[in-house]
Amino acid sequence: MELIGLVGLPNSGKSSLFNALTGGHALVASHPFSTTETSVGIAQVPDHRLMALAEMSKSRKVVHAGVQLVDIAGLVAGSSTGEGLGNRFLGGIREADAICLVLRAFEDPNVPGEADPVADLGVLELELVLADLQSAETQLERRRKAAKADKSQAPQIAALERAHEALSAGTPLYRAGLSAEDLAEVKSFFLLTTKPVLAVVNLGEDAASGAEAEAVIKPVADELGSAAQVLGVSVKLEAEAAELPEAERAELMEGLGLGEGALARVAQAAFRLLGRRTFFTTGDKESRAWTFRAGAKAPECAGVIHSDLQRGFIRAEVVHWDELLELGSWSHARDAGKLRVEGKDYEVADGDVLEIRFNV
Ligand SMILES: Nc1nc2c(ncn2[C@@H]2O[C@H](COP(=O)(O)OP(=O)(O)O)[C@@H](O)[C@H]2O)c(=O)[nH]1
Ligand SMILES: [Mg+2]
Repeated sequence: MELIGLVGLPNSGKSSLFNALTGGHALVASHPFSTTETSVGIAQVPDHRLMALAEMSKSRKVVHAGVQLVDIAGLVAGSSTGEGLGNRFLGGIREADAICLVLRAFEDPNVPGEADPVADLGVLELELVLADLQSAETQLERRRKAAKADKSQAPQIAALERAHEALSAGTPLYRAGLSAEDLAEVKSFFLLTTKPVLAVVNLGEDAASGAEAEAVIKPVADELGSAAQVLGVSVKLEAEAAELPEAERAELMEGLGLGEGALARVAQAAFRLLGRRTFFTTGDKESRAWTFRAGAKAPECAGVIHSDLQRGFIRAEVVHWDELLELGSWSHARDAGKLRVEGKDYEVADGDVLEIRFNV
C-alpha cells in the first residue's frame, strides 16, 4: 500500500494529526525530537457513495478504503545537511509516495515554536530543495559521463538540467512549472520534490473556521498556487472530538461551525493525491470500498478482493454506483437488464459497483 508522509517542523502537530486520522498512538509532546520512532498507520477514507450503497443494501458492515500514513521524524532547519534527525528524516520521506506538509498556525504559550505557517513552509521547502539539489548534482555528473558513450540519455539529462536550475533558484519541483515531459523524465531520479504534495494548516482553536480560518489559510494557498491543495484543520480540536461518541462529536463539530469536521477531508485529499481509484461491492452482509490503480482491468480489480477471484475470473457484472442507487437494488438492476457483463479487458471506472463471477 502506498504511503503518505507527514512532514513538518517540531510541534506543528504531526503526531496529533496522525493519531486523529489513524486512531493511533504516536507520542504527542512539545519536545523537538519527540517523534524519534516512525509511526505508520491507516486512515479510513470516508466516502458518501459507499454510505449510500450501504444504506440501500442495508449492509450489516461498512468497510472504507484506507490510506497509509507515516509520521516522519522531525525536520528542522539544516536537516538536509544532517542537522537534528536529518538523515532519518530524509530516509523517511524518500520512502513516502506523497507528502503532507503540516504547518503550524496555532498559538499556544505552552508549546515552543512560532505560529507562522508561511515561514514554516519556507523552511520545509528549503530543506527538501537542498536535499534534491545535492542528489540532482550527483546524478547529473554521473549521467553526463555516461552520456559520452550513450547519446540516448540526452533528453533525461536536459530535463534534469532544467530541474537543477529550478532547484538552484530555491523552487521545489512540484511548483517549478516544469513541462509534463520534463517532470516524467525527472521522476526516475527519485527526487523528493517530484512527489505529490498536500498542505495542512494546523489552525488555533479560536480560529478554526469561517473568515478567520480563511485569512490564515490564504497566504499559504497563494504561496503554493495550484501545486498543492491546502486544508485548514484545528488538529487539537478535531483530535479531541474524534475521541467522543459519534453523536456527541457531530453535535460539537456542528456547534463550532465545523460541519463534518476536517479529518475526513484530509483523508480524502490524501487518497486523491496518490491517484488511486475506488470500486465498490455491496450486499446485505457488507458494503465495501476497494482501492485500485487507474487503468486496471477487471481481473486485476478482482484480485484486490482475493487472488482466487483473479485466478478464476470469468466475468464481472458492473453498474455505476449512482445508477444502482437510482434502480434501488442489485436485483432490480439485474431485472431491468442494467447490469453490464464485462470481460477480462474491461477497464474498471472509479465508482463502479462490481460482482465477480469466478471459478477455481
Ligand atoms: N493549542 C494547540 N496545541 C496543539 C495543536 N496541535 C498540536 N498541539 C500541541 O503541540 C504539541 C506538539 O504536538 P505534536 O503533535 O506532538 O507535534 P509534532 O512534533 O509535529 O509531532 C503537543 O503538546 C500538542 O498537544 C493545536 O491545534 N492547538
Ligand atoms: Mg511528533
